[in-house]
Amino acid sequence: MARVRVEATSTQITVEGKTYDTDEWMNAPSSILSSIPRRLHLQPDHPITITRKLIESRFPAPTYQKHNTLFPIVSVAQNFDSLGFPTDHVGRSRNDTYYINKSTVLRTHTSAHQADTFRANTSEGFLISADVYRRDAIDRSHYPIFHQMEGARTWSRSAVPEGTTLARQVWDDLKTIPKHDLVVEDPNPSFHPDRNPLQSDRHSPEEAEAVATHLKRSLEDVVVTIFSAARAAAAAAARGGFSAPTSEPLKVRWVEAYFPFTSPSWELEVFWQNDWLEVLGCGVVQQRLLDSAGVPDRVGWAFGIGLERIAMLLFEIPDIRLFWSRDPRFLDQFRERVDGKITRFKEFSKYPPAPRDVAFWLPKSTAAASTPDSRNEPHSAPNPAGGLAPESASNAPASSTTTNSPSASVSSTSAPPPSTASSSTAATTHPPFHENDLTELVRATAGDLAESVTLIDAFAHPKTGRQSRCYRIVYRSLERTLTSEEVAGLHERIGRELVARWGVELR
Ligand code: FA5
Ligand code: MG
Repeated sequence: MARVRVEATSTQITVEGKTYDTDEWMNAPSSILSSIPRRLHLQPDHPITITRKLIESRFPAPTYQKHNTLFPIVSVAQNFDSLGFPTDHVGRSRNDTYYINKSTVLRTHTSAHQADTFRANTSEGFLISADVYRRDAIDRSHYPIFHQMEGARTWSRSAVPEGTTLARQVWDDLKTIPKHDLVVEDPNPSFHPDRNPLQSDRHSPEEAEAVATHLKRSLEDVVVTIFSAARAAAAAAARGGFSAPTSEPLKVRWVEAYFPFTSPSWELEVFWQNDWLEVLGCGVVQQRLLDSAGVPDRVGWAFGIGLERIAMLLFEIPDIRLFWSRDPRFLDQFRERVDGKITRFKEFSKYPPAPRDVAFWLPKSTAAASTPDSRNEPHSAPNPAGGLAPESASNAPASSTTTNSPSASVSSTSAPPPSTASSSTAATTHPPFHENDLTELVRATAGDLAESVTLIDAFAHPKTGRQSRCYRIVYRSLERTLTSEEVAGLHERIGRELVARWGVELR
């Protein structure tokens, strides 16, 4: 068992010997804080560790320097400001991010360390692997704590030898990346004037093209490595009679993306379980970030990869919750091997799911703020109010319910402690309901027994305009069969809390 050392007083918390003042922005539950010491990416023989090492092997020292123990509690300046997130960006909302206090968060991505690492300027490239935290949906590929690897590679303009150019040097370095014969869909031009612009005041088209190609080839090499390992494991499993080998060809594609700290930007998607699964985001580093990190003469790329997503592909792990299992039937299946070979995960048992619906009317006053969002992608959604990079209407988010006023944000997004007042008298004092509040309530109540939470119905009453929501919560243990009494108990508690906290009326 990891030793849990989270002590909370009413105004302070201490995590692994570091003490922080809390304030009304604090929304990090103890279940999340107490998981900080687990650091799955450093646990020997854990699939996240094996995945990390396999990816690291494609980015060798001394060009790439590794940082694997950076502390997860960071400043808002590190997590957002240093990267050029506008002050009203949706990713800063307390609906999406765990705050300790107004200026301190649990990092939501490893990019929080980009500026500091560029500033240290101790290597041409780096890899940062770490645990990251987000208030997010519940399903088989999303979890509130996951692991990312940040990678970056830059070239110094002033170090380009006479007689050559930066672009030519990058093309030269590209030769050290092994060639592959994977067919990758990449239908978009490397940069697009409005959707995915070249930083034309700082980079020539040749430079951006060379950097982008180096970036994409480096990441395609990772995907090829992962899939060769996965294929070999599947073949070995088939020889052992466990399962049929995977015969489906690997399908991979690049799609244009948006991040405030890269331009142009892309995401890489892999076809998995009948759908496109996004595994990473990347792009050409915004020059103003390198300027403020004190290395204005450097030019390069950065990426952020989801380690769980890669590990799920690699080992064929069907559910992201399994990574947190302490069950030896899970943990004993994984071994770090020097030859990089992996063994496919064998599902030890599949226990039955228990789906239960919860339907309710929202209190009238909160109906507008609780319109279901489209899927959260807090780190890529451009800001319609105008971020630091130009944006197109085509990839602007549908709406943002957040505000940059702290007092307004607190009152509109906080999940207060359970109310003791009855729902009828307290209706006017309830905060607006947000989908991530339900997600968090389900996690707090059912923990890892909750497999997914899905909105299955939303409508407004034709006469009263009152908003209705129906969510399906699927309960399932990865380790045993749940009893119907147990499920009913959890589900009832969730219904009661919904009424007490958000003043909804169960239907
Ligand atoms: C980012 O976090 C950017 N910082 C990535 C980046 C780095 C872009 C450097 C440019 C340069 P995004 O929010 O898309 O982007 O997350 C990156 C990856 O993390 C995703 O592609 C996905 O693989 C993984 N990921 C995101 N949310 C979750 C989640 N809730 N559970 C598991 N994996 C997730
Ligand atoms: Mg993304």
